[in-house]
Amino acid sequence: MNHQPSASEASKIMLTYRTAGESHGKCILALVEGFPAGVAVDTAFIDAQLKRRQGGYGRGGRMKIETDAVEILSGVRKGVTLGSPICLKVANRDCKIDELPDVTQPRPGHADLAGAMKYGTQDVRNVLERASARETAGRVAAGALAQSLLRLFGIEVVSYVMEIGGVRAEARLTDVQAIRAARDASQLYCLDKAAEKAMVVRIEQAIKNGDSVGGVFEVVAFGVPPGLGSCAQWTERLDGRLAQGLMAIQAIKGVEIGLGFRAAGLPGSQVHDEILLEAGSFKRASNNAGGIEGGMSNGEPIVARAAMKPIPTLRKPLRSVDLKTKQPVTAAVERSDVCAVPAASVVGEAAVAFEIAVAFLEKFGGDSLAEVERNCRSYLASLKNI
Ligand code: EPS
Repeated sequence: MNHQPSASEASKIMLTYRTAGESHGKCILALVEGFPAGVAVDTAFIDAQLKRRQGGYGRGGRMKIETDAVEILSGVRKGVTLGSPICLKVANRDCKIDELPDVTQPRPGHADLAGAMKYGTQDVRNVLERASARETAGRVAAGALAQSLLRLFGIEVVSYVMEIGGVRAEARLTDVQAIRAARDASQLYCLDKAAEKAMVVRIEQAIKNGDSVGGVFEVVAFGVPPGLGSCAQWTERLDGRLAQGLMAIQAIKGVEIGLGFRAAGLPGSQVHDEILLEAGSFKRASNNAGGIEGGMSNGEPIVARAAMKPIPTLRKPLRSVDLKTKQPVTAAVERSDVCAVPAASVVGEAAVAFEIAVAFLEKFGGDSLAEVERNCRSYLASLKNI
């Protein structure tokens, strides 16, 4: 049964965003609502994140056409947010959607066939235009805007690639600046130089074989105060919300928090993070929980990982059926990427940042930055009494 929100529920001021736009339409838009007034928007940072989303070894021809940059259409004056809806636009250079040919040979693994059945069409162009990961440019813009707010409170969200085509990275750094420096020096956004070399070889093999590869990225949020999210209602649990944000990224098939699936096979004594008191503050001996217990942040870094399947468009295509002729065919070969795990890691960073900003404003919310700061400061001071 559909839940009809009451007027007061519908008007509840919470941070949200939605996107619009097709891959070869005019633009991708993100509409951010519930963002407080008084936050200086770091447009250069949004553009830098959009550029990183376009990068990473293994990307296809489209990224040579586009130079993604944000245009702020509303909600900002003189570089500072007004408290009104913020509309972010990323223009498409390749924007001749009406002139593009029909596609009738659905690709296994893509939205093509499920979407054709859902929307009642034999032309999967009508589906793939919106299903395309081009839409994630909007998510990255919204997530980077959220980061402008989080940074003012010492919350830093950073992501990097952990695995590509079965090659795993080992190096893990604990300092956010060191992570960013190592990641930004890597063409695969990976912290482990040796693994990166082997990953490049896997991607080259896939290019040669007309194949594609997937992988895993990790997102860490440092400086998140305890108590974001809630144990009171399942919809409010922070881990559930982060999981949805990550799982809803195109091609993501698995999400883990902290030890994740590995925790299932270990005894409790090796999983749970012992509680210590250091200089009057609670600390943990380890962070296997990935910074979340009972659906709430516990003050430790939040650690989430997502697994991306290989890109469905293959130059050596798999078997399919033509939707018009009903004859067996090989799947359509659209221009595509061979590996987009580095790009997905940028989207993952944005998705986690946005969900943390939502939970942050839920707890400390106010109409202006000054109000949020007051609320946050008084809560943090109150923790000393626990
Ligand atoms: C993408 C844009 C797309 C693809 C890719 C991601 O551009 P085009 O379809 O014009 O080549 O490169 O999309 C997919 C992998 C997909 O399956 O749709 C982007 O901007 O990220």
